[in-house]
Amino acid sequence: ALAIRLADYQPYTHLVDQVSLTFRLAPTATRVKARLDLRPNPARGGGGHDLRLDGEGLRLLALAVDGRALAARSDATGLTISAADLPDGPFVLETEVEIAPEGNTALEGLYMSNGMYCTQCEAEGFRKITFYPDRPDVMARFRVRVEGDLPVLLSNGNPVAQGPGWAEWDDPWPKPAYLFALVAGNLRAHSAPFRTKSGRDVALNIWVRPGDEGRCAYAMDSLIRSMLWDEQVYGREYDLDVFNIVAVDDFNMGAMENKGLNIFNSKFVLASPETATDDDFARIEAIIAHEYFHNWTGNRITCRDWFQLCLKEGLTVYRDQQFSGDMRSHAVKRIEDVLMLRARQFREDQGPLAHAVRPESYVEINNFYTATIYEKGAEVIGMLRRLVGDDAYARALDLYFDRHDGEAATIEDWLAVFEETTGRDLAQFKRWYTEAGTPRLRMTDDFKDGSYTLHFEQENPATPGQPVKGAKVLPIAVGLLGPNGDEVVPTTVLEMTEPRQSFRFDGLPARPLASVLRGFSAPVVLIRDLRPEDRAFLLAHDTDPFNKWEAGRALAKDLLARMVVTGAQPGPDWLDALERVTLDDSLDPAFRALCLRLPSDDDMAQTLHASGHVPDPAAIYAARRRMGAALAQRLAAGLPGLIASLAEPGPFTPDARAAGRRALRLAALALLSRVDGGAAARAAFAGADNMTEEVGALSCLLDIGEGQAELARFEARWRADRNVMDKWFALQIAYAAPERAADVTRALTAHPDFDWKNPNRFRSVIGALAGNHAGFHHGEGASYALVADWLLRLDPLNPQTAARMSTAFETWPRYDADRQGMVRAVLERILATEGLSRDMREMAGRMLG
Ligand code: B3K
Ligand code: ZN
Repeated sequence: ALAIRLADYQPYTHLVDQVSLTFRLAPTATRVKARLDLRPNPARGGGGHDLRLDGEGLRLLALAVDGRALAARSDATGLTISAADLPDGPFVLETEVEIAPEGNTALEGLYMSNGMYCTQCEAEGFRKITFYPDRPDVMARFRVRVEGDLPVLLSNGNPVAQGPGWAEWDDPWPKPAYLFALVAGNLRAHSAPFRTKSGRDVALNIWVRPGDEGRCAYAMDSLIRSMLWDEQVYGREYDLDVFNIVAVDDFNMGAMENKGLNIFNSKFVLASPETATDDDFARIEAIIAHEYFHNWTGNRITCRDWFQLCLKEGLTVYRDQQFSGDMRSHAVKRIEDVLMLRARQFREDQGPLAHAVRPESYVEINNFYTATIYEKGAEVIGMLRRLVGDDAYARALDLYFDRHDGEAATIEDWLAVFEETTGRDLAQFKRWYTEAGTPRLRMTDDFKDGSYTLHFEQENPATPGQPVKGAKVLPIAVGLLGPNGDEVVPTTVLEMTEPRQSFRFDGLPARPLASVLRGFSAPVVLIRDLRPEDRAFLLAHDTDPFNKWEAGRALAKDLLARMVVTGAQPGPDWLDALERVTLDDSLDPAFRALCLRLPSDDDMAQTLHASGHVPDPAAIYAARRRMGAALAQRLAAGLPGLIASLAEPGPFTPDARAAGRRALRLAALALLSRVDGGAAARAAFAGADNMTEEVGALSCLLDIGEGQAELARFEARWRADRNVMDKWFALQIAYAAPERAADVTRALTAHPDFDWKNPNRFRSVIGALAGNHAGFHHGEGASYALVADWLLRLDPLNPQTAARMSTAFETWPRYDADRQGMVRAVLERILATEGLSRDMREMAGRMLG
């Protein structure tokens, strides 16, 4: 397959002023009429160009230019009209096509889910709906008429008119085709009014299947808070008379920011205390915000081409992270975000799929909606802000919105607003966008005559296609603690630009202990030899909450690494430190719960590999279990009291405070289960009145190899609820012992409710096996084969979801020769499969290198 290159970018030959679409919906034969008002693009020298339109799987019924019928010349990927058949100036192109939404299993373009029509066009799904220049730099006004025998007919923009069986919509804001959406179905609305700060009245609606109306309140509340926040913090107002959100069960990802008509995976909208966990509530809040924030960062200002994807995604993730921090706790949010970054982005960046935040080529763009584009893209913005300061950041953003509103922009445009507002040269900083890989930052220090010096050395490892790279600009936030634990130098941002650099602090009475990379101020691997007692000191005294947590984390990881490599036993350093934190009532319970979370097996494998070891999944698993057991023993006496003190008397509330208390209580319950045989967890399960407790208690039981009766009760209770049943499937696999994981998974794939064509269910089962580190890598590769078989089964139907999940195999170079050989064989088998999708071919090929 042919790679698309950034270097080949050219503006489109024509401009589209207006699009008028008419849909006549029918499951197997939907008719789409399109009328495009086109004219030659002056940026391409005016007329004389052929007109090339994208189109895939469309049955062309009619084609006319300025009312004159033309013979059809369509091919597998589109339609070309020769310049000779086109007038010199503006003209009208009309087409009619037929498509079959019912047979669309790829869930891209127009498809059906539970009798409802819906669309997913990003990145290149619009070409499966009609012939069109399906590229983000072609921005046009859309008017849409939907005809169909269904009660609710929605599209983008404002409603214009409607009658029985039809509705018309007009979107006044020019947009690229990837933001087009249409929904039709038997839906009910949960509605609320909103008035923007300049007085526009907006009707907010969340559309769901009948019966689900009672589970929309939290999503609506999140939406209203997001709208207010964007007005207050970024000065951005909503710009239409309606804002619609639709919940869909069959969806390839989380949600989609279509203009005025966001479409969501139902699991990120529907929530009630009985069905959603605290994590679900937090994710709903974050994703509702994320899609809403796209209205400015993505929709009003979009991307010139798909290489600029991080322009909208990195910035929108950065904004949703800020929002969640403001709504909840910045400290806890930052820790959670860094855990996620390391688990997903560092993993990607240190393996064969490493790519730049702004890549230079791709085969299938859907393969680039990655942790690097999203999460590292957000980290890069966080660094930029730390370097220029909050005020300059705000001014740069104002200029960005002002200058590029209505445009399709680039990373160069983005950096230019920072250069102009600050006078800084960001040429070196731009390497963060163009060079892949996680920098490794080594730190040593010395102290002499009152001067304390930090020495840093950065290494930028080779990644596929990028053997050599330059030094990065690293904002290193540092604070110094004196021997009694007081902060003697408050947080200062050191700006490292060289491969090696030292920074000196003078006038210190005694050797301080440095708290380095506060707030995780740069996405690097920090390598620093520190004695366990110094880490424990930082855990006790650091004023930076992220680094306080990080000190405990490093203590645990150092210990776990020693346990794996040398068979060491958990010593008092870690146990004492953790006991103090756990029982310290002055600390936020959510923070304490995070401190109690042991490093994951995959994280340990990554860490061991990076420090020159070959990780043994079974040894890591066994050591982590021993570590948990030692902690449980140590804390045992205090756990019942802690659990009791955290009980929440009143009714369930999903706020951060209550959620944090539940998180700590469940973390304590998990430890207690290791010593009481599950008695307390069994009682907690029986008495649970919310899903957080129900799933939490069940997890405690599964973790100690119990819980079969509870699993059966859970299934009986929730059988009819798709989103809750996803948890039931996933939990059993996540907690399966390594030698049982493949068998448990295989058995669940035979369950009558294993609807593998539903992406959520597929991820809950096959994805859960890939996420059970010791189970996935166990023995003779039974799990590898099982995952590969299912990927190959899904690929012809839904290449996007199959290809995304193939990243299960991206870590193979970390492991021993046997496992490497087994995974390579699996990837080669995938590559050799006839009819493999372009998506999967690219992924397997890149993983094999
Ligand atoms: N922009 C969409 C993702 C589209 C993925 C296409 N394969 C959701 C989001 O990032 O908000
Ligand atoms: Zn996004």
